[in-house]
Amino acid sequence: MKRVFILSAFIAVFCFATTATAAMKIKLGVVTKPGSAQNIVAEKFKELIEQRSKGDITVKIYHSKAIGNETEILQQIQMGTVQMGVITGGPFDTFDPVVRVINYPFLFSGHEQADKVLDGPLGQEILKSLESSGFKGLCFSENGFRNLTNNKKAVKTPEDISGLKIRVMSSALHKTIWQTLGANPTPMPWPIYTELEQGVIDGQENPLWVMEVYKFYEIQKYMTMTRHVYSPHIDVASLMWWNTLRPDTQKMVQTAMYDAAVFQRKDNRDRNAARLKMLREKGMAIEDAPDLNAFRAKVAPLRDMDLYKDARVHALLLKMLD
Ligand code: EAX
Repeated sequence: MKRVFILSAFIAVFCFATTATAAMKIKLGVVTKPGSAQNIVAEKFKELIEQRSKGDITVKIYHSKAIGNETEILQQIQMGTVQMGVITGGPFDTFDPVVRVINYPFLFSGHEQADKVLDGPLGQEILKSLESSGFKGLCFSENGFRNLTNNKKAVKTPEDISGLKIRVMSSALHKTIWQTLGANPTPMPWPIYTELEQGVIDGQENPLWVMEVYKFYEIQKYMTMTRHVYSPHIDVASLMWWNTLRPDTQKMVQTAMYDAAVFQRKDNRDRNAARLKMLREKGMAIEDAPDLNAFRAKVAPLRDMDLYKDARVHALLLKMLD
């Protein structure tokens, strides 16, 4: 009897110890609110990893600036106090200019090409390259193709943009794109509804889901389907934290995030037609056929600018544009 007791006690302690070692809490940061593209990825990841790890891994999502804007989230990920994030391309380029490669204007003609490149060897090279800045790049989900909105006038050509005050993400690349196009760009962290409403800025550019979820149709009259930048999210982990994980845990996290990304990309794309219809019904004047050749020609000099002069970044850009 005594031996049975000792054995059970031993098993109990052993099981507790195992669970205690395996149990892990992940803090995941996104800047936007529930219903946004970033949150859909984060929530799917949480669901999948909690299910697949049978509860050993739990995820707490910090959204709506609960732990700061994207720059602040990235700083915490670098330090390892936040373990993961779903981050748009913009502010990321201050941490690592390699991100400018995937945000290059008019890089992808459509979703299929974007998936092929970003899920393929080149995408892997970009993700790997983020390690030199303290990030473990896991995969890409999607913000989407960005379109211009403004509250001043219909825009069809780059000339129409001249002088418009456009909010851009906190990114040297995005600022330069809009300068080159002739606008007056102002970098500003997310969110920006009040600034648009008060007319501090005339316009902004974002994927269709943003106009819907953040109700920009209330305060922006004109939209132009510029699709000037395909904006992926970088689904990222803290490298410092990642290196403490066992290989099987790393694999589980990596796979769950990729599956969440694939789910979210489809979800986002499936809803775009309904969004456009809704935005029209809400009264937005939508320019479906802007002079994209003129836009492309204007931004062509970007590839030779200082933004891409870092040898690692330049080499990757050339491969990407090939
Ligand atoms: O993801 O800052 C931005 O313009 C982002 O695209 C926005 O947070 C939506």
